[in-house]
Amino acid sequence: MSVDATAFEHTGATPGVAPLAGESTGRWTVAAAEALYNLPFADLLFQAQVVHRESFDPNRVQLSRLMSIKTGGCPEDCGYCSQSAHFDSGLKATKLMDVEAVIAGAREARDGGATRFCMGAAWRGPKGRDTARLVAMIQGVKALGLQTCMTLGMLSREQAQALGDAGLDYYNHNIDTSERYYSSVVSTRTFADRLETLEHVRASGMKVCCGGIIGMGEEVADRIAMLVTLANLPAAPESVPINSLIPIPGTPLADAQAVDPISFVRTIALARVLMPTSYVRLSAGRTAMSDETQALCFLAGANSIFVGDTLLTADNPSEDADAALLRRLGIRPATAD
Ligand code: SAM
Ligand code: DTB
Ligand code: SF4
Repeated sequence: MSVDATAFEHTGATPGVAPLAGESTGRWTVAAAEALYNLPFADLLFQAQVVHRESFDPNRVQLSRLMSIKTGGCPEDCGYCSQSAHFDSGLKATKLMDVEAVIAGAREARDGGATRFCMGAAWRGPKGRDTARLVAMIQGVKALGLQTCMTLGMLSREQAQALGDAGLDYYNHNIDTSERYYSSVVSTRTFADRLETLEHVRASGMKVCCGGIIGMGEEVADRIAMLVTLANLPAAPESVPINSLIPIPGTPLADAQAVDPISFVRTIALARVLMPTSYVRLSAGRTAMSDETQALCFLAGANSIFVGDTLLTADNPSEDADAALLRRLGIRPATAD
């Protein structure tokens, strides 16, 4: 197979020698990423498979489980989100959950085969009064042998350090789209705000989970630019969630046009090639995907999913449906690492 050599001009690294997630990947150019994205489908998937197999067992997928520990009433205006107080999605807002209920949810997640438990809060950022409870949640979930992840909005350097010191393994904070398109989706914060929190997370020593959403009316160029931004961070995120928009009635993106599944698979493959040793998570939106599209996403290098009947507020495939799909594909759950 011949591959456009310009695809490798981004870095001084030897093609085929994968930099580790969390380490500098060198700089990708948008042109090189575009060239990859536009390869004939079979060539792109072949490249993604080659890269994937250098760092991962292609027949294992990591399972994460989400819990919304504080739902709705969020002051931010993200146009895709059921939890923003700016839109009427019909969702009932709740207070921060008790530690015991969160730990009970984590135990259920572990017993269902998840290795990572991700706790999400609909905040612009956490308040000082929440710290003690968040720390107790981290410690309680870790004690069950699970990896811990939180997604709580913006963090100052000190807040990130406090969560890291409490033992939080991962912090999720998505850039969601390209820098250019960001202000079309959110007005209450900037793309630069997102990058600043990511810097604080990285400086604290926690692992970074950062990705975005496909299907918000953005162009293919925005998807490519988003992935180039992620790959060119001083250190690539260890986890890269790629969400397919779940259109939420009442939000500005309720009527967004569904994404062509082939374009979605190309986006996953590009994420895999640009970030060879990161876990690429096929995240929100799987209920609307066929088994065949999901299978192509795994072939393109996705190696993580969210399991459990609900994500934060929206539906996810049932555990039975996921178990059946993974069985048909001969994919086994990955153990924690
Ligand atoms: N409030 C925190 C924040 O914004 O960082 C954490 C929770 S927020 C729900 C986490 C991520 O979920 C968002 O950045 C977005 O990528 C994803 N998300 C939210 N609503 C979605 C939807 N309707 N469809 C797909 N992804 C969605
Ligand atoms: C991510 O990228 N996707 C997850 C997790 N990080 C926090 C959230 C998906 C949310 C889907 C919409 C909902 O459940 O409300
Ligand atoms: Fe709030 Fe996060 Fe939803 Fe934005 S994505 S409205 S910050 S919960």
